[in-house]
Amino acid sequence: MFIESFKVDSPNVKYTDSEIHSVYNYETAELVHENRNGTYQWIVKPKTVKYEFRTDTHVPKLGVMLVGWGGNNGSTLTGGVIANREGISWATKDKVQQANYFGSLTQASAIRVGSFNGEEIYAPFKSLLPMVNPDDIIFGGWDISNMNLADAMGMGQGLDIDLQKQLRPYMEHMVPLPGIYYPDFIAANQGSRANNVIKGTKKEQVQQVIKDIKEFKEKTKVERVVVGTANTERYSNVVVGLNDTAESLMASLERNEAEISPSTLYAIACVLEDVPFINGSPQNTFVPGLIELAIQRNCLIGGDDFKSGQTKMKSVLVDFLVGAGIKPTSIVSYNHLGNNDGMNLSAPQTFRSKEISKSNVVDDMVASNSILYEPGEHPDHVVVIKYVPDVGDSKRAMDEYTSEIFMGGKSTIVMHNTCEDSLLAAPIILDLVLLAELSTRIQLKAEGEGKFHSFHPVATILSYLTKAPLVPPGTPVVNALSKQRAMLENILRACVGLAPENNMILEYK
Ligand code: NAI
Ligand code: DG6
Repeated sequence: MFIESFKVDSPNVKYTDSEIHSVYNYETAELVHENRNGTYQWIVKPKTVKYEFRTDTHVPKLGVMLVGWGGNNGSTLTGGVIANREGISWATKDKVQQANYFGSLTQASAIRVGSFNGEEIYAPFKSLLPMVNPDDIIFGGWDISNMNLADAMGMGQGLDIDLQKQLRPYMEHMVPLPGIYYPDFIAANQGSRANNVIKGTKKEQVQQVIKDIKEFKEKTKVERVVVGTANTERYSNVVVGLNDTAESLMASLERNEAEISPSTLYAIACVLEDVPFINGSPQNTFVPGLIELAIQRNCLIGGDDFKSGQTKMKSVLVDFLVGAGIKPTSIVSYNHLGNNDGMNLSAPQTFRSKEISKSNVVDDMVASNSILYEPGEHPDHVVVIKYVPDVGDSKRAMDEYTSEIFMGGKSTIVMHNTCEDSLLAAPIILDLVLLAELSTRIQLKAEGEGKFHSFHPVATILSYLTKAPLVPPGTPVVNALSKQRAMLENILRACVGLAPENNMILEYK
């Protein structure tokens, strides 16, 4: 059975006019290596830590500013949200299609809340805590191209033509603000787009972005802004004294250092302005100095690189294989696509950023099983991306997984996916901004901690949505998709005093 909403009735939860307060017992375990009766053994000591969560229930009017607003994803997302808000439907060759948010974890997935008369009860994921309704988001942003959003959507080829026609009046007056352009960071083939750029030194460009955010807030009357960036750049060199600390990064900005990338400049502006910043692209926008700056100023940053298709499958399949005691020995992933990102990725330096973000995703799963893998052993893992203009936004992804099974047998699984790239990415961008906003309204404290505090500014809670989850220095990266989803869902459940979903269903055993 499906219910639309629910409230928790428990001594551990209090709803007031302005917040939800919950007390939550976090069950965990500590390991010690002890000498017991003359031999060393690992001893596991289960422990319970009491946490309190406080969630501000005021849902703000939200503005989302996108870097690369006029790109495929920016225009598809904007059009998709307008179509939902306006209740637009359109004719395809199969049927009359209604706007929806399929592909969005927050808007189109469900959680199990309990049972009623022997039946499992599910509710929308978004009913866990008060969240911004995506229909209410006001969009804006920057682009180095001054193409209006209606034309950009047309170039993108993600949305059906009949829908585009209906969206055009809403989008043709939307023109991106000038963007920061340094040709050295993107493919040379992007040069012809750059007719809308912020002039001046890097410091002046950061100041301009801050001014843009303030003006956007004033004009739209939004209470909160989240910035999402999305344009593939090459990696920046991380150099001691240049960008390795917050201090060196800010000093480099003063010196107008060439190696500070455009996306890092936007990120600096956002952190200085306390605006949550999501990096949906593969490069190291978050150089160590930027991460330190975000931590110092307690400003949320999240990334890297939207996890839309192939990598999502990889983080499910390899988790399944290794979890089943099967040993993947080679993983080969091909992509070809013909959209603008595909063209940008045809340069070796931008491709390298994507190769890195697509390659690290199996590392923790391989390292977790020493029955299958010797220390340091790793499956062969190859990532290939080719630009094929003819297929446009209709990306092809082909994957071959070869594994060693019982008694030296070989098992090869092959997958082929054809899908519009931007229709995969748009709902993920939506989830990222909605969850980033929500997580800034949650405060917590563990027993013994005097004061409530927000989550760590490096938002691991968003890992489900990104290919190479950004984590605070010294924190393990978890790539398995089911674990990432469980982490997110269970933290939100804790905020309303619900136990983590443990799938034991003991009442029926
Ligand atoms: P796109 O190439 O269509 O859009 C990027 C936009 O950024 C372009 O309009 C470009 O003019 C603009 N731009 C370039 N440099 C800029 C700057 N410094 N400031 C402002 N604007 C700038 O790419 P698309 O398809 O929208 O993808 C965006 C990003 O998302 C890419 O990095 C892509 O790899 C990443 N991504 C996309 C996925 C998907 O579409 N399924 C999945 C995962 C990641
Ligand atoms: C090809 O890699 C170009 C991008 O626009 C991708 O579509 C994107 O990185 C998707 O990667 P994945 O592995 O999440 O499907």
